Amino acid sequence: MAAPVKLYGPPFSTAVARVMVTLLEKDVPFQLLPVNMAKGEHKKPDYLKIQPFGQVPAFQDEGVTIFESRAISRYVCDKYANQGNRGLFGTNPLEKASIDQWLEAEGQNFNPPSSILVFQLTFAPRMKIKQDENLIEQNEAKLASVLDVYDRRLNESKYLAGDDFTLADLSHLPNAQYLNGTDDGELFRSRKNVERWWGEVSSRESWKKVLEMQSPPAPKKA
Ligand SMILES: N[C@@H](CCC(=O)N[C@@H](CS)C(=O)NCC(=O)O)C(=O)O
Repeated sequence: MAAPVKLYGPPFSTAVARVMVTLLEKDVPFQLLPVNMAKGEHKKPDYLKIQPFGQVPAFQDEGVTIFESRAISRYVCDKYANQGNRGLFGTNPLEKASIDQWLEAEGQNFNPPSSILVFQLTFAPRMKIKQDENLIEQNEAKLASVLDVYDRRLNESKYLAGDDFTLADLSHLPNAQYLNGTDDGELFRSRKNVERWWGEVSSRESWKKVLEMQSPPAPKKA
């Protein structure tokens, strides 16, 4: 049996979680290797050899190293095309183009405001960093416009790229999960089609498993 692929980074990171859920959808065994970001391990020379920008995740398969979570996810789908969820990245050029289009929309339109909001609303308070109210307001407005487009799209199609759950939907899970745990979940719930879609994509078994891995049970008392 082939050695498990290696994924470097903490499971609470949105970019790491994106790759984890892809690997679970594709039934690819993986080893999650810790990178202690609080101690700055992601900026150390040894780690920079595998992720030159000092970010998580980094990924290794058969001695090849890849970074950028969406590039890793596409690679996993292509390399392991014949196992797990076979249609995750489409099975012909037309399906792939549609998935890629919405994957780009996630990266270029949804991710910029949503990642700022995830940081401001969930990580900043935990890190005792003062929230920037103006930045929050501006990015809530930007995200609302993006979700208006999604709501129209999801009125005509079950998932973003068509009738099936694909990498395009999957890629939204990490940021959307954090936001749905804040008051900004209302941006999703107030749009009928987005609300239905979020209910469907967030109840995938693969995603539930990621959530479990993000919050392992407390150790039993002796
Ligand atoms: N576009 C990159 C973004 C990676 C990223 O922003 N990772 C964050 C954690 S979610 C990180 O490493 N932050 C620390 C830093 O940028 O110094 C990807 O998708 O892999």
